[in-house]
Amino acid sequence: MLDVLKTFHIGQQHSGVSTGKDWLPGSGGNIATWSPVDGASLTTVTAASREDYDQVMAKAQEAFLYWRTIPAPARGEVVRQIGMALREHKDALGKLVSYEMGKSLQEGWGEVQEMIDICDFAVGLSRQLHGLTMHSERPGHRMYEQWHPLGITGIISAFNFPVAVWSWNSMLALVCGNVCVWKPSEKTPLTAIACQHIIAGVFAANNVPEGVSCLVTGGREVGEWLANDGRVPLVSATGSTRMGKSVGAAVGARLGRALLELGGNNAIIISEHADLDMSLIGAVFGAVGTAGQRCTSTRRLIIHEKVYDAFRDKLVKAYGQLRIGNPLDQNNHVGPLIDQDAVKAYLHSIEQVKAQGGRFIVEGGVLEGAGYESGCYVKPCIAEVKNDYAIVQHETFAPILYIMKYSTTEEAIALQNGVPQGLSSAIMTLNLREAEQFLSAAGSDCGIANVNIGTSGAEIGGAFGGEKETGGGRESGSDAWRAYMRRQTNTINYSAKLPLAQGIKFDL
Ligand code: UN1
Repeated sequence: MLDVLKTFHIGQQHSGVSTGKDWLPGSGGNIATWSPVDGASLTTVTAASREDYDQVMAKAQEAFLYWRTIPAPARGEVVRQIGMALREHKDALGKLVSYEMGKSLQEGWGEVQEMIDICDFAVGLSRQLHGLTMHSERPGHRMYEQWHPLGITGIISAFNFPVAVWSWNSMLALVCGNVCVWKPSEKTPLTAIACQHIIAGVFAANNVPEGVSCLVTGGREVGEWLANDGRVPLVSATGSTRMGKSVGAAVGARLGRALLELGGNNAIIISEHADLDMSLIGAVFGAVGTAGQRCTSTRRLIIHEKVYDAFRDKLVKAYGQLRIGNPLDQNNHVGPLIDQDAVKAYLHSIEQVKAQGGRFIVEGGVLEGAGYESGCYVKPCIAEVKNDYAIVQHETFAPILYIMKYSTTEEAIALQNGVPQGLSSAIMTLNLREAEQFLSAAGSDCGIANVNIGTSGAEIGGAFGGEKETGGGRESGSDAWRAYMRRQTNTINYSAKLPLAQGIKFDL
């Protein structure tokens, strides 16, 4: 693994503050990094002080004046080259993601693939930042709208997708003509530093000035600086609902824009008409993949009473076959949680499930012994619960799966919607009527609703995000780019008269 760090020029100590290829000292204190895979301590990253932050902001402001004048397809060409550089580094960056964050190597590579895909998507977009044209009610007039860049986009990302979610935001923001300032999770600064090195090479080759894509590593206070900073018209934040509420309130108080992608409490409805073998793969991958640390992880299964016992038995059997261990070993299904705090939260939730009346049919617990030295490996577990338990209403970022029974489709949809979050949802069914009912206006209230696919693993081409306490933001595909631009309506009078709208007469 030390070789991978070397690939990205990371030694014993590295600055976590950069304006592009230039690295600032990072005088805001030290962040000690370590791997949940083996507990090894890795390197020290220096965080941004307020002074560093202001220096970065000044560079970003200056860079925006230049970047916004570059034609969008030319900005897209730079992003195309970033996609090529990511292809070159896919193996190493994927390994580093897996080692620093603890997700499986397949998922580490998958995350880099998402970055490559969003680059390709953004390149195409750079020629399609379309506005509409309208017919003016006045003779000799033309009306249309155009989309202009906003300025500095602040990006606050979470540890669980340490690099992909940054790229969803930054690649779109960059083709839109914005400049970016990224605050990565303080739990995963090394992958962020690696990305900064990768893009710096592309920027240098294209004479892109310092400040177009910046890094400000640090803790909560750095996020607060971004949220409160009037120089940052858009703050895109991914993380817990608690964090999102505080960022949203701060950005809202200054009437800035916040794009929030927060917690989920995602359910799969397993209908009596489901293909149970297919449902099993979707449910188990959704619940234990990334050790239950995706915002789209499957937290709840709502199972029809007629297939409840059969599906429960299949689940228990499948959980018995899970291999938990080093995520870089491709024979393992489940890696570690991110840190000891996450393990505590997992154990606390298990206690709460029991205290509130839940019954575990697959027991949890922390693994010890050879290969589990980091103390972050836990057993995926399953409990039979009621949807209204306080703990079931809450998102625990760990592989704890809740199961419950239903008898009518209406009841299943009400259970699925009966949580504060609204990110991802799914129904497993071969019955057209109930599938369409689930997708209708009276169906799932989530931003993502799938049929015969689990809740996690969304493709980049669709808009990603959710409703209610998930925050309402949409990132990635479809027309999510509009959040990164400002719309301007233009009316041009090419007649020799000045008629007023609505037929108003005003003669001098
Ligand atoms: C997240 O967990 O923050 O749908 C993002 C998925 C991934 C992205 C998840 N493409 O699981």
